Amino acid sequence: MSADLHERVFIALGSNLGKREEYLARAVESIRKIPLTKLLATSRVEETAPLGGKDQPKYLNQMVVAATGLDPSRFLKALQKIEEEAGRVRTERWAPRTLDLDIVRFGTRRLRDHDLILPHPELPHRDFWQREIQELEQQLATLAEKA
Ligand code: A4P
Ligand code: MG
Repeated sequence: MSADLHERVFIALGSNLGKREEYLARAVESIRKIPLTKLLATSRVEETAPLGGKDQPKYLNQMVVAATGLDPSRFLKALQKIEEEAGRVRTERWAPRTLDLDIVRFGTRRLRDHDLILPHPELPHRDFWQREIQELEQQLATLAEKA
């Protein structure tokens, strides 16, 4: 773990069960509190049709970007803890969920571990992720201009 916050991590938030807005808002606040991590920007929340072919409720999706000094596996563990706190129950893959937190990109790292793939393999297939990344990159550019 390095002490400086040099890695930019893009985190996708999704919820399609219960009080979806509340789960996302609370998750953003929890991400803010991850050790050695600074939240830099948050995208708009958007409603999206469920992907994956299963008959399930619509999602609310959002993306945030943070700077972190944690390594990817520790960062994933911190996100999984936040999912658990939101009452996430893991049943089958792509089942409806109160809160899903995925690491979309972690700096420029490419990784294929059994529990972590970077960049997230669904990135090329999700228009809303690509829109959200663009929105966040614009915000980061504005922040850089002001600095
Ligand atoms: N894992 C591997 N790579 C990553 C990564 N980059 N970020 C592993 C996070 N986790 C990663 O995830 C299963 C395992 O993936 C974890 O144990 C972790 O070690 P999970 O959250 O338990 O299960 P899941 O979310 O059902 O599966 P997965 O593969 O993460 O699916 P996705 O991509 O999260 O898709 N439709 C809309 N409209 N919006 C959505 O957000 N999301 C899904 C779930 C389906 N349909 C959707 C949406
Ligand atoms: Mg997931």
